[in-house]
Amino acid sequence: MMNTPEDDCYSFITEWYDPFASLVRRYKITYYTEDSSVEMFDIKAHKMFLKRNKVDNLSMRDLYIGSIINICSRALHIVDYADDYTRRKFSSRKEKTFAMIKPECVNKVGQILDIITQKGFMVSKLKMCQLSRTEVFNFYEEHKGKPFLDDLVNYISSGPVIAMELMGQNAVQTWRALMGPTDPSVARKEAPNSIRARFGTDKTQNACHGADSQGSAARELEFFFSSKGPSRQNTAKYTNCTCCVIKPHAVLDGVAGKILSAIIEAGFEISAMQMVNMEQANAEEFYEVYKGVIQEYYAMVKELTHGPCIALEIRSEDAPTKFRDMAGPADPEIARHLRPRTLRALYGKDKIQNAIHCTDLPEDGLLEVEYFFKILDR
Ligand code: 3AN
Repeated sequence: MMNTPEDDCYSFITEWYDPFASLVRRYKITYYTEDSSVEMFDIKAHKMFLKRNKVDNLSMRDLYIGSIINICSRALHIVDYADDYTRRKFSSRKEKTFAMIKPECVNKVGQILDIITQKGFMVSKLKMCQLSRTEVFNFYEEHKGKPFLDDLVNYISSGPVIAMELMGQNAVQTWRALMGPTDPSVARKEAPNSIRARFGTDKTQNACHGADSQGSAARELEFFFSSKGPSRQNTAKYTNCTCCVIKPHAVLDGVAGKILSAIIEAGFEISAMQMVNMEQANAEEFYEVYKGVIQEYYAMVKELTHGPCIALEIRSEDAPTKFRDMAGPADPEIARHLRPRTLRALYGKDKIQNAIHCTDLPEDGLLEVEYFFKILDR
């Protein structure tokens, strides 16, 4: 009998770093679309690890090579397809590309993320980085000897950039079309809705970068997001700061761009930004102060691990107090009644999925920023 899409199943090879045994464990996971259930098979031990079981918050959009999914408190990294059927169904569906927002447009990140999301892309990695001149030279090695290289290197190393991995159909070409021609003045004539037409200044300060082939995408993604090599320097400043975490439900619902735009428009500086897939143990540690105090502690931990979140260092005078004010009451229902313009009123769903976490106590602002940008981003 033929499987209908509603009762299909797909298999993937996943890896999980076991911190207690200091080794990488491999599991084959099989996902049943009919009821969003999953079974997990330990490849080395040749035995079933988890019998078919329904998992909350896991859907088809979470399944792709490079994704990290949480099952049984393990952050499982999908590294390959486990059978030809899954490979055929999925490999035509999605491709990865590398995208970068250049220094003059970093404060447009909200609008650019919105454009990216509306085009159907998924942002699977994101990090604000500061590159040295040497790093920029290495990144643009294909332009060695070109007359514009010096200017380009000076410019890209002059301030933070935002590096991203985008996933989507025909990602390389789709992102290049969305950027538009290299020269913004040409873009304004030929592709007036493109990002470079809207936000670019000249051929050097042209808003964004995109890989030009799948090979370049792989090289450039490895340059910024290598799991083996050095990680690129984040831009956290650790002064006058507070921490904001855009929660997984908001990232998956595609409203992160709107939240970022609102924060920037309100006059805050977003001085560091990174997409993070929180492990259960890290989420518990981060929310430690709420344990035994807030009834929803475990639900909060679960929400923080159910997909990628975006951690921010936000700066201003009295940042923790001022930013809390903008976030609004923790319960979005109450926020909608009392403070309808706040972030939680606008983008929150309930007390757990309340769009963002923000630091509660002024003295914790720095500690929470350090947790994401010093401890987790080693
Ligand atoms: P694109 O980014 O449109 O693929 P490339 O790969 O030819 O363009 O060039 C890489 C970067 O080098 C461009 N984004 C642009 O900033 C810079 N660049 C390219 N050509 C010139 C030029 N003639 N003058 C100044 N900068 C240039």
